[in-house]
Amino acid sequence: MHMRTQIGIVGAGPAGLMLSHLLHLQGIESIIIENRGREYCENRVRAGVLEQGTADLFVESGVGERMQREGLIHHGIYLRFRGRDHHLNFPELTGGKSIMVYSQHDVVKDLIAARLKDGGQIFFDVKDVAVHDITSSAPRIRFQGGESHEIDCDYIAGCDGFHGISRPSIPAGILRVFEKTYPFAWLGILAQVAPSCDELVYTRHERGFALLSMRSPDTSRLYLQCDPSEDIEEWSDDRIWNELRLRTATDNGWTLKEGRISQKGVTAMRSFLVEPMQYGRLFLMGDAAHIVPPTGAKGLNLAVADVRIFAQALDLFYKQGRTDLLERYSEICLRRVWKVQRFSWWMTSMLHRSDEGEFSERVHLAELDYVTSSRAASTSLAENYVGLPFDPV
Ligand code: RFL
Ligand code: PHB
Repeated sequence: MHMRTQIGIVGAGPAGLMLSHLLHLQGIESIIIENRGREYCENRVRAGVLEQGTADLFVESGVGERMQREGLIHHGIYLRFRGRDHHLNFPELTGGKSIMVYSQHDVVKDLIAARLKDGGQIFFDVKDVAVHDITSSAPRIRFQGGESHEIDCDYIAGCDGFHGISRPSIPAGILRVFEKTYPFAWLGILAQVAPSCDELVYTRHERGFALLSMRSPDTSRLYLQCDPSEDIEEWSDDRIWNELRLRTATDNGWTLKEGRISQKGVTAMRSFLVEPMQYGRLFLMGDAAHIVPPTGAKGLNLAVADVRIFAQALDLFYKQGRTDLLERYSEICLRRVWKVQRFSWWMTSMLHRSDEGEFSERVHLAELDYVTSSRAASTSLAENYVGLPFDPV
């Protein structure tokens, strides 16, 4: 079966779906190809924090209705160390900005519903996805979905995550890879219990990092620093609650609310990016181009930031025939990507326990002390956490 579209999109994660939605609003056609089923995509538990600018874009582009009803606006976070809480008030530090706690799978659900309602085409559950002729003016996507399909496109957006086929389709030697792995991972759980705190709590403890987050007024999302090779079977519910209790203990009588654990998993931590983020007519965005460790809550937001630039560049191309912004796509995105890499790496190093010894331990505690006692340092953390402003393009 032969088809044609303006933009072929590989991957129906937040990047691919948001791109297709923004392009539709600009009158540009796209088709999304996804190798998993719709239900799987709509239930994959991942991110939970949206920067102010990401949440605003959902509202402005008409997909923020449920988020505004069910999402939780947070005006800050707590940094907990040496058994004490230190609150960072975001609106006060950033001139009124906040963050939105709303699940990534709800973002995906809302975007899929919006695309299908607007007549968008998404192929789910397809196999053998491949991109061809990416350096020609007529790149193509091929896949199997009942029968063989081929889509002729003007451009292809590789939005297929870290393990997708887009990035590996670029010949060896073109991309420069930057990578850092960490000697720890996160054990994450979803628990059917009300959050123990009104806002997120990032804890540094001598037994390791812990994070108290949430999904709704009756669902908590909690994380523990663990070993990358950790066997999840070794972690009974009791062991998890016990470890969370130890790491998050305070000296002010606060207690951790415990409940039924409905999901457990271990996530590796890495910093990764490629330069450039484009080759020929294939443009990489989101996790396909870069990964940040989750400590700064940035992955989804960075994916949306890339998409915003690509959609703007395509608008100029189709309305005015200009290719200058498309040519600068990588350069513009990478300025933000590197700053977000820096922030995510810095939050990760400051909050996790490593084997670097006592000196490094004390420096990280001093850093936390500084961040929570200096207005300049708190402002820097807050400005990054709520999302850096966008450079004019
Ligand atoms: P995704 O979400 O991985 O979507 C890629 C899509 O492509 C599909 N795909 C293919 N489709 C067709 N053909 C192929 N060959 C394909 N291969 C893959 C996949 O099935 C999928 O549907 O990438 P995208 O859109 O770039 O979005 C990135 C975000 O998902 C990611 O950065 C965040 O989840 C990271 N992240 C967080 N980000 C935040 O902004 N705030 C957070 O609080 C936050 N917490 C997290 C996180 C990621 C985590 N994990 C599990 C990695 C917490 C965790 C635990
Ligand atoms: C989450 O709620 O999943 C979450 C929150 C903040 C992070 C990472 C993950 O930094």
